[in-house]
Amino acid sequence: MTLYQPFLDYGISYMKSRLQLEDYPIPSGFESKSALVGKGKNQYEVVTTSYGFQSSKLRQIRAAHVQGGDSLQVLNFVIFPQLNYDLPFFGADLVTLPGGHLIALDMQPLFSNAEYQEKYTQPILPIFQAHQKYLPWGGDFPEEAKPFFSPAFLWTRPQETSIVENRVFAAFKEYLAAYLDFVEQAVAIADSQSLAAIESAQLKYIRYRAEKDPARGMFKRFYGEEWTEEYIHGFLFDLERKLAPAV
Ligand code: DBV
Repeated sequence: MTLYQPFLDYGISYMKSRLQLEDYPIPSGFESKSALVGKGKNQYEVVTTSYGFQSSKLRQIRAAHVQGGDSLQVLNFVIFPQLNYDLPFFGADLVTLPGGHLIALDMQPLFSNAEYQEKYTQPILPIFQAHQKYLPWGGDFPEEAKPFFSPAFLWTRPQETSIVENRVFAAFKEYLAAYLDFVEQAVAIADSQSLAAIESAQLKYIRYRAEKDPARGMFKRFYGEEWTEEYIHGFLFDLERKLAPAV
């Protein structure tokens, strides 16, 4: 059992327990991909598996799980709401590299105004504060990424794996539960001005993430450039393609 498998298993089964989920199509060739990397005795296999679901209020619930041994484990789990809801994104980037663990967990906002924060950040601040004590701020991250995070952004670089297995896992469960509470309460938006603002905020977010995906370098090394770009634009951050399908 690898480090993030319990997060993935829990996430999927918890969502299934609260929502009517359907499969979200994964383009062929991207469900599972493996490569042998390194040389001689240091050769090892890196397997990336993908998962996708959707529900009436959630356009895409997707996970990418990278397993390459004790010092290479990644779970990137993101929920993209349908465009007629003002819901934030659920974003978890759980990364273990030879240098250590890097954890990003947030409900990433569409808007940064006070009203939006009141609705979608205020209720989760108690969860954030309870965990932040044990999960200290992880330090520098790109300035340009800041608008995409909420004041309840858990960003930490734990030294010990047990912190990931316990504290981070607990925080992940509580954020996901709180997110599904928001989903349950969310009411469809019909007014065209709000719909346009949501679409534009979603596109801004997705374009940023596709362009700056910190995993791009890793994926290119393992699986090549063509596979990587198709994976990023055709599955991980696919909204632009879905809005303007190729003819
Ligand atoms: N990150 C992804 C996807 C990944 C992934 C789809 C499937 O968005 C993995 C894999 N994240 C990943 C890896 C690293 C990071 C780092 C492999 C390490 C890169 C390296 O050191 O080589 C949050 N993730 C990071 C960092 C941040 C985040 C801030 C460190 C800074 C950096 O290297 O850029 N999550 C990430 C992020 C947003 C987010 C930038 C922006 C909105 O939601």
